[in-house]
Amino acid sequence: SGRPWYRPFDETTRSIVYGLQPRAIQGMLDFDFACGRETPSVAAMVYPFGGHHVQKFYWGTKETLLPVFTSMKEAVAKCPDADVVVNFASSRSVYQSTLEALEFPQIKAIALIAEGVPERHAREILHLAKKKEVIIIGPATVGGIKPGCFRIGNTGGMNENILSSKLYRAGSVGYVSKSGGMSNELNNILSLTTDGAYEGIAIGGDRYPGTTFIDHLLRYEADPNCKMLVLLGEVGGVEEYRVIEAVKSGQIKKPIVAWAIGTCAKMFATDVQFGHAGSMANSDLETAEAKNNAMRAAGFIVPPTFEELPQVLAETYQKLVGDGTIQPKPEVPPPQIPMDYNWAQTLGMVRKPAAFISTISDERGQELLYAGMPISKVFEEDIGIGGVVSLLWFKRRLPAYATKFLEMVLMLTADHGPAVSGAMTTVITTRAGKDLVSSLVAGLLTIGDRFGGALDGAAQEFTRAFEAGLTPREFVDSMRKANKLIPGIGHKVKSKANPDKRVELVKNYVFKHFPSAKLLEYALAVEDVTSAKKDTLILNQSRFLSSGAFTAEEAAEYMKIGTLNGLFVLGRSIGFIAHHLDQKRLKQPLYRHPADDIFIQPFNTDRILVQQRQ
Ligand code: Q5B
Repeated sequence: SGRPWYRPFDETTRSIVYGLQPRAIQGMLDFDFACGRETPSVAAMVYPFGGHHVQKFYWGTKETLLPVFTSMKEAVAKCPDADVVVNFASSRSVYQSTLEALEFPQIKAIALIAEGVPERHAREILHLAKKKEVIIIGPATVGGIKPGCFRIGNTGGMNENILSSKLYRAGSVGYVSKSGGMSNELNNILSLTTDGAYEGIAIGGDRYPGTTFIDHLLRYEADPNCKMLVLLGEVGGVEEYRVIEAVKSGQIKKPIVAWAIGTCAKMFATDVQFGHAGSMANSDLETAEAKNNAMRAAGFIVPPTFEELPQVLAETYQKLVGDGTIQPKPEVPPPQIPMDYNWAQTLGMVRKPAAFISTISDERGQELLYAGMPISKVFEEDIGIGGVVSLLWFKRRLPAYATKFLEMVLMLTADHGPAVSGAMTTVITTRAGKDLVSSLVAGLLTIGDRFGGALDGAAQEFTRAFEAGLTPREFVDSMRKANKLIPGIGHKVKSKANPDKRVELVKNYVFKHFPSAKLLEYALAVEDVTSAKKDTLILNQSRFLSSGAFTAEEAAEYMKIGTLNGLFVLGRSIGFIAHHLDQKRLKQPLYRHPADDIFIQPFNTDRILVQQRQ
């Protein structure tokens, strides 16, 4: 990479992310954008499942594509400029994937995010990485950050945090800590008390971190751009003592501010295990208090309490400014990191008109709602399919007589044998080898003015005539004059002498239960007129919208938008599906209609040929 050993990350660092972590990657790319990087710090992802593909991310306000490879080998070969691996593999697969990454000399640093990595695995990784001179950060860490250059995964928190802690540009302070949360705290404190972080690494909370405080502090010591060191240690382990040795031996000469967290442990009567696996004192030496005392004695700048840490940081920084070690640079405002629309919406910062409006159901909450009624209530109150249709079609609960009527219609229209247009079409489609949906919709497409789809038209015409005060005779004559068939009148096979039992059942129900049956009475009077002409010109349906459950305006609207035909479509779908299943079960072959059943007009071939020659 051409970078000096002490500076593994700079503004050209490129990484390979192991695992599908779109949020973390977007965070890294947003950070890059805020830093003014020219190329994204993530070159590719590795994910062994699902095959090669690309994933889309934002680069500022624009979008960019990142490749997903199925093996580290391929990712490394395709991205020769990537020398860092951010490994999001779980504790189960982190060992294997890290060993794989270590096979490639191109990789110089690996961050292991997983928690709960078996200590044996961590030590083996550490051993191998040392041999290969690869920096391991973690396990059990958020990673680290090089302000203005490179961010490992989610380090530094949300974009607002990155901006407010000024991590989009380099400061002068190199720090090490164990935890990502405390790193965030430090980023904030440093931005308020100094010119900010130069680099920060969270080594992770396990007992065997890949690299420890001393490894990174020695890098900072060697890096001329890092002017001041901070060590945020904690109770447990002896890593702070290795830094003490380095300070004592003169290996570390830069001013070092330090604090070991966990001084409150002495307030407990028994030993305390803090949040990290390694944060427990196994001897007096490992207590936070002992470490703070030892660091103070070795010449570290250790505040009397953690609360006073900002003050000593500010004093140390000011001293370095005073003696010319640090020359504060003028602040440049960072580019605005565009906020994700969803987040901005959650914060109530943006609004946009919805492309769709829906007023009947809602599945966003804990429970599915039908017109506001929770699905559990639908069953508690046993509202039946009629109740569900009333909620979803009419957006309210209709009275019981109306919901029962709806159910009756669905049951009565469910099927009328295989010979009717729709069923026959379904059967033929099924026998042509088509699937259920194709066969069903083929049948449904026959529903219209002549077959099954006359309900709304009938309701409209009868209501219009009734409200205009036309006598049944005047109505029939007016329709004849207009050359229009009366919708809802007539049947192919049923007649006065062979009445449609379905219509009989519906009529009886309406007269018994509907508060108003005036329109039905009117329709029956029309039937008297038409059937006098021809026996088959009978009423083939009932009048639902005039039952009294709807206002006149509602009824007019429902007729206009096809609600009543919907009842036939819904009911008859049961039958069409049944015919499809029946034919499939019977393994019926392709149907071809017998030619002798079709009259084909003979052509005058000679005449056509003569016309062609002319
Ligand atoms: N004439 C249903 O026709 C049918 C007249 C009429 C005044 C009328 C016809 C019609 C309106 C639409 C309608 C629903 C096509 C039907 C259904 C579901 C089904 C089906 C099943 C199931 C029947 C003979 C003479 C002619 C015509 C006159 C006929 N209809 N006059 N108003 N409505 N109705 N559809 O039998 O003077 O001789 O020229 O379109 O309501 O689809 O089971 O099969 O559940 O699946 O072929 O029940 O009525 O009668 O055309 O020979 O007419 O009566 O003008 O007069 P037909 P045609 P003229 S239920």
